[in-house]
Amino acid sequence: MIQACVTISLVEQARGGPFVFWGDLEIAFRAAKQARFDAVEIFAPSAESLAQLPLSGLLEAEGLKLAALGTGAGWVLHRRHLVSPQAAERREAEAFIRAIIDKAGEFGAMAIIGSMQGHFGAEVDRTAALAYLAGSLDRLGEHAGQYGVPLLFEPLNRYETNLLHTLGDAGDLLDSMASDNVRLLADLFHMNIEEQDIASALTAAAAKIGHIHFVDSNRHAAGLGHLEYEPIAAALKQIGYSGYLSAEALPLPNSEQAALETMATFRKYF
Ligand code: LER
Ligand code: MN
Repeated sequence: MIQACVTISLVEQARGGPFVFWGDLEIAFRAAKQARFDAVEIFAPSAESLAQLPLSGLLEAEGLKLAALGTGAGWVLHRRHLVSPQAAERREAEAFIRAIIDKAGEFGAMAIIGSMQGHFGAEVDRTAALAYLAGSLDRLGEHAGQYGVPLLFEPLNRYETNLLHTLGDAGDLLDSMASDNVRLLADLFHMNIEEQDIASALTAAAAKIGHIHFVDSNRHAAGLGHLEYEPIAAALKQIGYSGYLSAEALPLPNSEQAALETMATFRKYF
C-alpha cells in the first residue's frame, strides 16, 4: 500500500528550499498527524544534531513513522560532496552520509543522497566523477544493508547537478555497481523537467524505485501546479509500488495549506 509522508527541515540555512514543515519538530509532527500523513522525512543539520532530539518519543506520541533522512546538509552547510577533486573531502562527505545512514537505521528508515552527489568540473571529468559516485554508492549501499533498508539515490534536474538527470541514466549507474542495495528516489519535480514521459519512466524503472518525492511541476504542493497525476497514479499502481509518496514541496501559501493540499491530491489519486 502506498503511504503518505511529509518533509520537515531543521536546517535554517536551507530556507527557501522545498520542505513543507520547518523548525520545530514537535509542532511539525503534530501538524503532520493532523493532516493524516503516515510518516515524516527529515532534513537535519547532521546525525549528531538528530541524536540530541527526542525523535523516538515524538514519533511514538504522534503515531508517525520515520521514512527517510536527507543528507544534503553536508553540501548546504559544509560544501562537501561525493565527487570532489580532493580525496579528503570525498571521505568527509562519505563519513557525513554514513553517520546519517546509522541514525536512520535505528528507525528502519532510509537515507537519501541528493545534492551530496555533487557535480563534475575542470578537475574531475564526468567519467571520473561517475566512478567516484558509483564507488561511494556501493560502499554506502552495503553499509545501509545492515539495517535492512536500501540507500536512496536521487537523480536531480540539470540546474542542480550535471551528473545524472533521469531515472534511466541513474538506473544504468546502479546496474553497473556491485551493491544491489541502492534504489532510486523519483522526484516528480525533477522528472517533470527531465523525463520525456513521467509515467513511462516510472514504469521502466519499476523495480529500482525506493521512494518518491510527491510534488507538483512548480515545486508547490501536489495539486497546485500542472502535473497530471492520473497517469502517474496508474503507472505506480500497475508496477505495484508500495513505498511512500513524500511531500517535498515549498511551504506555500503556508505549511499547513501545503500539507492539506498534498493530502487532498493523495486521496484523490491513490
Ligand atoms: C532538491 O531539488 C531535491 O529534490 C532534494 O530532494 C535533493 O537533495
Ligand atoms: Mn527531491
